[in-house]
Amino acid sequence: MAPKRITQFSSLPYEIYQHILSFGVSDSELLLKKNFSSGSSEIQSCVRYVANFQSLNRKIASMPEMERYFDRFWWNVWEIWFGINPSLEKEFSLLREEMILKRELKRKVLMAAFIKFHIWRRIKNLNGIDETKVVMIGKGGVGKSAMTVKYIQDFFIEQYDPTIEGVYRKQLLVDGFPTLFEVLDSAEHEYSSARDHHMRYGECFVLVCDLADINSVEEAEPLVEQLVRVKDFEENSFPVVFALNKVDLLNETDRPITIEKFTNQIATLIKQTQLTNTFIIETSAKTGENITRVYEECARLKRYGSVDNLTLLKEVIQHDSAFIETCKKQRKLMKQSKNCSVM
Ligand SMILES: Nc1nc2c(ncn2[C@@H]2O[C@H](COP(=O)(O)OP(=O)(O)O)[C@@H](O)[C@H]2O)c(=O)[nH]1
Ligand SMILES: [Mg+2]
Repeated sequence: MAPKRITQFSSLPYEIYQHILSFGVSDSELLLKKNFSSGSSEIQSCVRYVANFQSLNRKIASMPEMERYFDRFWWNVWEIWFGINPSLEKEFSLLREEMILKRELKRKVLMAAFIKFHIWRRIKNLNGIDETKVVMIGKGGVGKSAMTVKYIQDFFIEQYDPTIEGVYRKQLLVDGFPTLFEVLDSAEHEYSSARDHHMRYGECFVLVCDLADINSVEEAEPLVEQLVRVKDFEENSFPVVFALNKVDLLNETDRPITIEKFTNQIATLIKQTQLTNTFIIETSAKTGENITRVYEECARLKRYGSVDNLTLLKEVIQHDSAFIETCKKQRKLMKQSKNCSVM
């Protein structure tokens, strides 16, 4: 059985997932022509982003003005920003009519998010480097130092030195955004006040558990409780990535069963502590499996996770309206100057 993941992503109905993918793939040529770098990982990140919008569907279904907005607006965005490939024109207008006729709101929302993703990302990109402070937490021996060093230096530490502590920096492109990670690898401390200090400093947390130790999640519990206490957020929306480490120690048959067991335990812990911005993933500092992904997910949770979808959507609408106006003006100017040069 496949391991359960507690992400909004996993509850996205498969046919919608597929629809977005096929949309992304069949139009990748079109995107490329417009100087978009395209590739499967990019499409994956689009899908992930779109998935974040799924809860929106229910909220906006009761808002007629939003519905009307989707009937027209995003198609205009599409036409202006991407242009319509003449060979696709007929297909495109059919698709549009069908969607509006059938009032397929969900599809429209997903599609809107897909288009929005490209536009929004470009704009955000101009804002320079995103800095993310990550703190590694977990009981001694679970692999915090090994994971950090694997990520920063691509090297696996065999020996165990529980006293090692340090801050490391590394830059990475996450979904096209330059992101600077500052990773604090914390050691065991006699006093929990030192941990308080680390927790206050961090923006994102990687809580490491050891898949080879059945008590690992239980032992992580007080750490999560301390984190919730120290951060003292109204809503526990600070990003927490749960890393189920040492997956290399499991054999093929045990692997899915053990991962699922740990995932369920963590799900309970998340529920208990009311964390709202989490991701769970199996890792190995030894083989490097999913190590980079852990930090990427930190950046993603920080960027998208804590924003209320509806607020974000409204922001986007405002922003895009202005953007479309500028595009129209530019087009007009270009047309005028073309006409002038012909004369
Ligand atoms: N097989 C295996 N061993 C690991 C992995 N990660 C860490 N270790 C080992 O576990 C021990 C403790 O790791 P360390 O990173 O120092 O733990 P920390 O106390 O959480 O910082 C070391 O001997 C590491 O070599 C892993 O993914 N797989
Ligand atoms: Mg350590």
